[in-house]
Amino acid sequence: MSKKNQASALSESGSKPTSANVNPNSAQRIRASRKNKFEERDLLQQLLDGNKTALGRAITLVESNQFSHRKKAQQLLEGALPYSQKSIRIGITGVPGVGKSTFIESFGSYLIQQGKKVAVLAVDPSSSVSHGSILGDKTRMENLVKEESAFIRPSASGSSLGGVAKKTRESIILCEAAGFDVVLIETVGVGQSETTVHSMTDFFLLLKLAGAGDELQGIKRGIIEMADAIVINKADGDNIKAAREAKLEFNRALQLYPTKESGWKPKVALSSALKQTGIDNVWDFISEFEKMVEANGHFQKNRKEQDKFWLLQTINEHLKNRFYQNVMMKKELEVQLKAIEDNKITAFAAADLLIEKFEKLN
Ligand SMILES: Nc1nc2c(ncn2[C@@H]2O[C@H](COP(=O)(O)OP(=O)(O)OP(=O)(O)O)[C@@H](O)[C@H]2O)c(=O)[nH]1
Ligand SMILES: [Mg+2]
Repeated sequence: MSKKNQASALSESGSKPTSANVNPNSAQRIRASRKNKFEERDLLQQLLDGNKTALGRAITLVESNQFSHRKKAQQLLEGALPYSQKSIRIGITGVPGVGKSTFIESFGSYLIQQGKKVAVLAVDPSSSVSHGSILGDKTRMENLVKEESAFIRPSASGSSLGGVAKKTRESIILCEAAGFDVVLIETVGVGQSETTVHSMTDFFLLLKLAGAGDELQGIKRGIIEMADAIVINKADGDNIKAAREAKLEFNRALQLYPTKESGWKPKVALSSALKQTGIDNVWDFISEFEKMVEANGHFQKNRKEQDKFWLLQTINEHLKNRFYQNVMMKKELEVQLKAIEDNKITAFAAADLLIEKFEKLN
C-alpha cells in the first residue's frame, strides 16, 4: 500500500485499520522525519491499533493546557471520532469508602473474563486542590492494572469541574477509538460531579452502604433520579441482613419516582466487591438496559442530547474563562465590586458596564 493510501485510510470511517495495514518501512520513515504532523498521524494509527501507550500519550495531549497541544489534540480527536461510539459508558458514584475502586476492580475483571476491553477514567473535582486522585489508589485495582485488556487513567486535574469534564469527555472518545468497549467513569459525590458524570454516560450506577436507620437519609437530592441502578455494596459477613433490608427500602422508594425518559425501571442489587458476589448480576442489568434503550431509540437520542449539552457547556466555559482571565477585566471587576460595597452602583448596572467593556475588547 502506498503512503498516500495509508493516510487516506485513516480518514475513512468503516472497519478499524489493523497493524497489518501499516507498512513498516513507511512507518519508520514517518518516525525518522520527526515532523509533528507525521508524529500525530503515527499516534492516531497506534491508538486505533489499540496500543495502550499511544492511548496514554493521546490522553496526555488532550489534557494539556498548552496552546500548541490543543491543535494537535483536536486533530487527533477528529481522526479518532469515526471509530468511537461503540461502547457502553457507565458512571459509578458513591460516598468515599463505599467501595468504588474495589467494585471497579471486581467488575472490570469480570468484564474482561467476558471478553470485554475495559477503560477506567475518573472525574474528581477535588484532585486539583489536594493533588490526590481517586484512582491514585491503584492498589485497590491490583489485578485490573495487570490486565492486558484494561486501561486505567487517574483523573485529570483542572481548575474547574467544567475543564476536567471536557478532558474526560475527550478521553472517552480516545478510549473508544482504541477499542475499549466498556468505559467506567468513577466519581466521588462532591459538588456537581455526579451530575457531570451522569451527563456523559449511558448508565449511572450508585453504590450505597447498608446502614442503621433511614436508608434514604443523607442522599443528595437528585441522585436517586439519576441512578439506573442502586447497588448496595459490602453485602457480606454480618452486613448481609442489613443490606437485604436496605434493598427492600430502596425498591419501595423507587416506586415513588416517575418512569424515566428511557423507559427503564431502576434496579436495586446487592454486591460484595471484596468477595466478588453480585457482580455478574449488575452486568446482567446493564446488558438488559442496553438492549432496551437500543431498541427504543433512547441510547442514540440520549447521546445526541449529551453532545448538544456539551457543546453549550464548552461555549459557556470558554466565554467565562475569557472574561475572568482577562487582565483588564479582572481590574474592572475589582473596581465594580468596590463600587457595590460603597453603595455607588447596583449589581445589574455594574454587570452591564462590565459586559459592555468586555464586548469592546473583542
Ligand atoms: N467487607 C467489604 N469491604 C469492602 C467491600 N468493598 C470495599 N471494601 C473495603 O472498603 C474500603 C474502601 O474501599 P474503596 O474501594 O477504596 O472505596 P472507594 O469508594 O473507592 O473510596 P474512595 O476512593 O476514598 O472514594 C477498603 O478497605 C475495601 O477493602 C466489600 O464489598 N465488602
Ligand atoms: Mg476509590
